[in-house]
Amino acid sequence: MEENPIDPELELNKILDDDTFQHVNNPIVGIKPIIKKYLGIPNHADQLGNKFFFTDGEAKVEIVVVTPEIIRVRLAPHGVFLDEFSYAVPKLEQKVTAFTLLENEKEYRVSTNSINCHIRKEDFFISFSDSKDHVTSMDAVPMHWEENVSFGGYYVFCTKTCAPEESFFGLGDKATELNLRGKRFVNWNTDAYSFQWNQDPIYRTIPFYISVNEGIAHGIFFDNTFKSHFDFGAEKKDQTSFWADGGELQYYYIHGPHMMDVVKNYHIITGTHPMPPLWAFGYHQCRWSYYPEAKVRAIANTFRKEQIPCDGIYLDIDYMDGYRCFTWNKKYFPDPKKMISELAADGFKTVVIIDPGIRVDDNYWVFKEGKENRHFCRRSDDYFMEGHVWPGRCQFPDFTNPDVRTWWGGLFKGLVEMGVAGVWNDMNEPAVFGTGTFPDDVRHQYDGHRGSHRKAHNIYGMQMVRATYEGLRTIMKNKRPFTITRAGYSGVQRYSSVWTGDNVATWEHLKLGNIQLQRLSISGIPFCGTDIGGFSGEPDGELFTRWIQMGTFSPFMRAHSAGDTKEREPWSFGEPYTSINRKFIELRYRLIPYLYSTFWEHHRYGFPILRPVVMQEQEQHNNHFRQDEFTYGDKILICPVLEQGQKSRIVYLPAGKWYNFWTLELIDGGKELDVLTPLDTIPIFVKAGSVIPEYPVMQYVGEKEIEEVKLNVYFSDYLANSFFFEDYGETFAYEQDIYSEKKFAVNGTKTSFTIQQSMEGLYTPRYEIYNFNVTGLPFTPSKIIADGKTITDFSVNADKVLEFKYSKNFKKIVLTK
Ligand code: MIG
Repeated sequence: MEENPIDPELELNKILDDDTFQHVNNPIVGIKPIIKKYLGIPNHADQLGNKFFFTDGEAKVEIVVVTPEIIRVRLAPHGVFLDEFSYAVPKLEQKVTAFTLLENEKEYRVSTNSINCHIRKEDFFISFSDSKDHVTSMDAVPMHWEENVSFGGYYVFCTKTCAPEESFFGLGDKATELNLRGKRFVNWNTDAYSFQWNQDPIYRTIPFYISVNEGIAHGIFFDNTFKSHFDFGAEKKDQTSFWADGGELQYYYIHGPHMMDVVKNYHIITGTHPMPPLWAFGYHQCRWSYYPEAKVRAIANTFRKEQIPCDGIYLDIDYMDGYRCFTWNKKYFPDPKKMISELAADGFKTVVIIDPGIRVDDNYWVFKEGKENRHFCRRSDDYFMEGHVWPGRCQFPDFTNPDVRTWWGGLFKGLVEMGVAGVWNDMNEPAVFGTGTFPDDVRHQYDGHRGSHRKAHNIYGMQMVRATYEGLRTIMKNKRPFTITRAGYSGVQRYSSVWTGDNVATWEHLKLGNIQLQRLSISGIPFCGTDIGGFSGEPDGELFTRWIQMGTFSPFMRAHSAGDTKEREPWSFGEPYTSINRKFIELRYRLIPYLYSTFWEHHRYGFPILRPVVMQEQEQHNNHFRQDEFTYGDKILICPVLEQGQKSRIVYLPAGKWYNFWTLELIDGGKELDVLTPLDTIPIFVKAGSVIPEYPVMQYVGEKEIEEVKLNVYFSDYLANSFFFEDYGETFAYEQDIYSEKKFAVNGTKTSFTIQQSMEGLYTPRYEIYNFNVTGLPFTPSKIIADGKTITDFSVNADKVLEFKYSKNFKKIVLTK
């Protein structure tokens, strides 16, 4: 490895700067290393505002009341806690005023109105219970630690009981069954090309799980960026453990009682996804790689010629000059600005890939800037961290340094000026050819809380995409950036969408992708998708079409494929596949206002987009093992077809009334049914009482002015609410309340049906008319009265759907027999 000279003057500044760094507390080094030390007996309690401290004489435990449903637990083996710092939880706001500390013979008890945290005097066991004294989480042994002789600090452990019927969900992108019970996992972000079922670890670290036991859910978020481990009753049937190779034992207990509450509460501490630009909800076409320019244009033109809607087109690594980030290959792309603007005129947004590795090349401006400003990661002995990736020998920015993030963010100026609309961050686990990733001894600034790669590895990708997102946001002024990342840590949803990485074109991967997207959704990552069709390998027309069908209901919809495979666009397999693919992509576009409204609910309230069946009916234990069906938002239930040649399949419908989306038949849920699955449909059901807004099909978002919005109204004989969110779709004006949030409330009887609308927000869409399509009316109306006026112009079509039009500003419409 070449030695990199260091400017002595600069180095001096760094040393002086040292005072500004935070230092971790060094353990008091005894003569013998500490081997598995457990908390002793708590003999003391102190309170400081919303913080409570308990000690066994040496070790200290801190209990922080965060909200009425969230309590944080921390352990300091020698009584000194680390500085408050977390990339996942940017600001720990105290959102509770009412809490108490109680002491009796048996325990100390910290209580909010919703939960209690018990610290048992006999053995320092920590447990949690709800306001009805139902115990939800309990230590099986006291928190413990073991000295790490090679690196300093401790391995830290927490072991809780695991009840006989307890189920576990979450942990991000794990490639396994939805229910994690009986399994063990490790978190160490890994470039997992063609990963297999049960391969672990893969790309992301989301150390957050949800437990459901006796019908009650709670979550544990173990906020530790070191390599972390989870065991859900694998080693010992009756124990659930989590531990890490360093850092602090710090976790949040997050109460339910519903899984949805846990997810919402998790988002309160880690944040939600900002509103993406509306076009990002369209269809995206990607490939490794589309080049030269003529190829990109040919693909774009074919979409328009075939009349298959598409909004995003991607440039993979070959657009660059020798894979140097922020450069262009002038042979393939002689005038990128012209190409991008012409694509834009035809409705295509160009997204470009940017990797972290910067080629060591003194004639390359990015490398020169990074070198001059000391932005690249270094090894323990001050050598630069160098490794091989696509550009050849590379150095890597330390994205955990705020100055580096600012610099990196600024590098996108040129791309944005050329018209690039989005950025795709890949290889940010970080991936290095041959060795896999950086060696452990690489140093990171870690926002002033320095550490080695052991501490920064799992956070590296998230900080890269954060730098990317924040840079784009500054450069694009008030426009919403679009970003997509492969690696991430909890909180990455504040900066980016994700895709599940290098999957394979097999039916097994279609199944796995369906589970992974549900899992990511309930792990705090709402905007996620798979490589439709499978990245490596060759799908046939049937598999590709089934994948497009599932992708229609993935929060993020993108087809992608590796360079050594056959071309894979929606028309690549001929008929009948092309027409079916078109029909589903069109359906995607029709439902954009519904998806967008659902996304708003995520952004504002922390609801996920995809919701597994267990989230609807967690009380039923057999639902803990259902992993095919999910709802898309809370109104539409989807069950993708996941087997080759499948003619029909069993679908479970949660309790309630549902309409078959295709036949409009009304069905009672709470049971399994056998549903026909010809190639051109998948099982889709709409909850009775839903109002689903629909836009006209367009070839790309914003192609045409919207003249009217179709409201698909599904009759119910009970009160049901739906939401419809709209805004400009591309700025942050929604942060100033420039949006329109409409609430629909419907209710019906055998002889009447009422639709009411209320509105909030300062945005007014330009269309004037709603086109009502009412399904399932148990009567033929003789009269429709809208805000006191009689509507005479209505009709009932062949599907018995009642159609009429009325003003978008209506307040109340009553249909009577
Ligand atoms: O070493 O940029 O997961 O989506 O097409 C492979 C080329 C690097 C891996 C990504 C994939 C992308 C590919 N990349």
